[in-house]
Amino acid sequence: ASGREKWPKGDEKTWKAGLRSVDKDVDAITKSFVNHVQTSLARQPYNIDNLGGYQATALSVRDNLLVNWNETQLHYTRKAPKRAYYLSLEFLMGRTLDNALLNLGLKGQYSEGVQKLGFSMEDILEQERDAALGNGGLGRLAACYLDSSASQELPLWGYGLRYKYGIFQQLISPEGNQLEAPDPWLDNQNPWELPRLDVTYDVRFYGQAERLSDGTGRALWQGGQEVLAVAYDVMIPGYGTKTTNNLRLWESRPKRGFDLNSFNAGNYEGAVESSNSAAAITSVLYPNDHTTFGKELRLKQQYFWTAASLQDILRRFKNLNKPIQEFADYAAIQLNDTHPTLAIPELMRILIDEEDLRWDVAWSIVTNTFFYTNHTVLPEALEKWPVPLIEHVLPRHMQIIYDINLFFLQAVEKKFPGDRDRLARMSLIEEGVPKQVRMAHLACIGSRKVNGVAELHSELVRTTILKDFVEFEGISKFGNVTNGITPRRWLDQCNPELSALISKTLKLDKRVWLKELTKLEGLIPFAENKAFRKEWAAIKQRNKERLAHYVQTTLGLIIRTDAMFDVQIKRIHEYKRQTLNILGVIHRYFTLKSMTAAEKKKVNPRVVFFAGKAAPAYYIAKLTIRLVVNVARIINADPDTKDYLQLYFLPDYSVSLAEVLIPASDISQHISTAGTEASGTSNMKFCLNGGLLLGTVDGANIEIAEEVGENNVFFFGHLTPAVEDLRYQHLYHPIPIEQKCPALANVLDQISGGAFGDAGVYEPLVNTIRQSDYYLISDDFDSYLAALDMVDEAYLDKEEWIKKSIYTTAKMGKFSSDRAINEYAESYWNIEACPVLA
Ligand code: B1H
Repeated sequence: ASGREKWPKGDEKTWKAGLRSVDKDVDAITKSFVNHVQTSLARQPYNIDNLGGYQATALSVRDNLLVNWNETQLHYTRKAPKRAYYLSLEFLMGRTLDNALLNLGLKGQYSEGVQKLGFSMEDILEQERDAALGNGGLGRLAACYLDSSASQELPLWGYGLRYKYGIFQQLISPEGNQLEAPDPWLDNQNPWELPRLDVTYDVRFYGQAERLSDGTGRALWQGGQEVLAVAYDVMIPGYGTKTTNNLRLWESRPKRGFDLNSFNAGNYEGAVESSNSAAAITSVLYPNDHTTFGKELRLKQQYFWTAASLQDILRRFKNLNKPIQEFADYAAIQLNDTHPTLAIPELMRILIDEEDLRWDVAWSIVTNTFFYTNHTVLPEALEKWPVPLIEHVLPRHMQIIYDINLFFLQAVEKKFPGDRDRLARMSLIEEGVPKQVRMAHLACIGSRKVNGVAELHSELVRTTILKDFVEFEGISKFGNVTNGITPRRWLDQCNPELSALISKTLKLDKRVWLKELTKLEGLIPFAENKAFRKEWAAIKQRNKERLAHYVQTTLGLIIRTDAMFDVQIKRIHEYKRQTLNILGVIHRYFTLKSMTAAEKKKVNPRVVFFAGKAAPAYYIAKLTIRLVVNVARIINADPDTKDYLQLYFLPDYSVSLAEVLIPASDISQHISTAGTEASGTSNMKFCLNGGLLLGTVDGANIEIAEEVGENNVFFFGHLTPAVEDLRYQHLYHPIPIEQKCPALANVLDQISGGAFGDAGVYEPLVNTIRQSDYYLISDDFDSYLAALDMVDEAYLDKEEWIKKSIYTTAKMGKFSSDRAINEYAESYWNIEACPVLA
């Protein structure tokens, strides 16, 4: 009897009379706006600026979201469905206001309302700062999945960390170097979060773990540091549904008066110091996409977040009054990469030490609860934690990991007797100094199912990094869920004109096709309609102008818009091969310089855009940025070429910048070395907006080509099976670059010779190619140039190009994150929609 169903106090009618419902008309909206100006913001109508306008709008929208959010959560409590929990260290949400307005279906009313009050919705939307709690694709995927789960009315919560500082702000120095500044995104207050000071948990670190000698296998973990986890809830509205799910982010705080010892010793400064150390846990997002550094604070983040989330999930389960043995019937927990893997030993600890379960019973609950998604096969990204560090920070968990390993290896030995190499390969512990825990192995054996994020990637997971595990556990545990993107943000919100044209053409309300994206196929016949093509092309043109305007107002650069827009925007990484792109640009530049005026007249002008952040300690990636910036300086100023080629590095790439760049692209580049990009998701975003794809046969590029047909994408480069042999050749039978690829040798010589200034500075970058060339730049350069030529040729036939563009958009239905989230719900989590009736 939780008392939830009864009115807690007072008169029911009086309560009900006070409850608000969702605002529908402009009058109610302006009233609530003014009310927030007057009360929440304590400001006067005559001194309210755009920032104040944004805040008042956001607070008013938030009130409306809260109505649905409360109803949804009450509904879930009453219905008690099986729920899914998405544990991710990153949620790259971007801005919220526009998305909330569109999902609520109130954008029109609010625009009218703020206009009446003297604002423009565009200006107001620009005031919001991005919530950039992620590095790149992995974090943005989590955000798209939240949108889809709410839109599909699935009972799903996200769990993450409330970082005080998101991904760093990128500045470019006059020399072209990336500089990193902190991103204090909460400084203007965040209207989208609800502090839940009543939802808190204790989380322990360090101390001693002593196994009890009572034969139960239990242990006592005591002492050390205790930190408080405080919940902040972020409302996630579904598109066109009442369902409003929750993203719960944890903030670390010192436990009040926890360090009695320091107080007793009169060590006040020491006590304050340990308070700071508690708050430090959630202070900053680690910006090292695809590399792990083994930092103690990162380990503490991971444990803090998984421990708080599990306590919360268990408390919710316990309110159902079901036996703990049924836990996995009510909760499915998705591990977004290995970052939350400590949840596996942590749930074992709770079940054994606190719930008194036997090992086998606990292990069976655990292995029915968790699901693990792998996002990369790059060796440097596979998480390993030093055993001594885990022993120090989480002594009880290290014991449990050893026990899991013992039972696991016994079972392997039973199935493959005497195969010691296999045991060594599969062990959770990697031998060495120090020994390390292999988190992917732990995540794999502790989960019900494992998946990769595109067909090729999932196959690589099965045949390379987890091959032994497939042989041991059977193939059916290892699946694929190809990533997806939310068409609400990545089409309707970022490209409203295209969205409107699609609705008009399909004669369908957008509320239909945005939730059943394969309906886009209805556009195919219109590719043959000249008037439609004209409208389509005009929208692309206006999106280019919008981008040019944005670049002019923010960076002061003038960009021509009568050229092909060629875009590569993503984290800067050797495997993503921004180098291939910039070397191609340099090649193009010198080719142009060698042409006669008459020859140049036939050339199709191109504007090349780069954007992306490099990990602060990733030297080669930072050098790549510097090269792009300095090549741009030379090219854009050269009167011989500037009418045919322009190059821009746009600083501080973000979700919001992507929303302006993607709709403006004619061609985008996804050119990773085959087998290295697990999926990619921006490839889907560009194609959804009618941009064509230039790429390697990698990740989701392959599935995009399957949908749109190979004649509508520009593929080049060696295929995955060739990569290993080529690397071997580079090491043991190297061919001089001059011989292998003269065009590339020439470009590298120009760089080394100082054609772009900084003679000598780029040698470390050039040498990565001249020496081992691990990412196969020299092997793919010629076919890359050939593909660029094919792009140029195709672009000359404008009408054909537009047809390809229309066809590409029409075939993107598969890549809706609604499809992906439904696959997880059905084939992995076994959860069902739990609709909240309007
Ligand atoms: C992806 C990461 C990643 N894969 C470690 N792996 C990180 C690994 O901070 N870390 O420690 C952060 C991120 N991110 C990306 O996931 C893949 O490279 C993309 O191909 C994929 O589309 C995306 C979503 O699945």
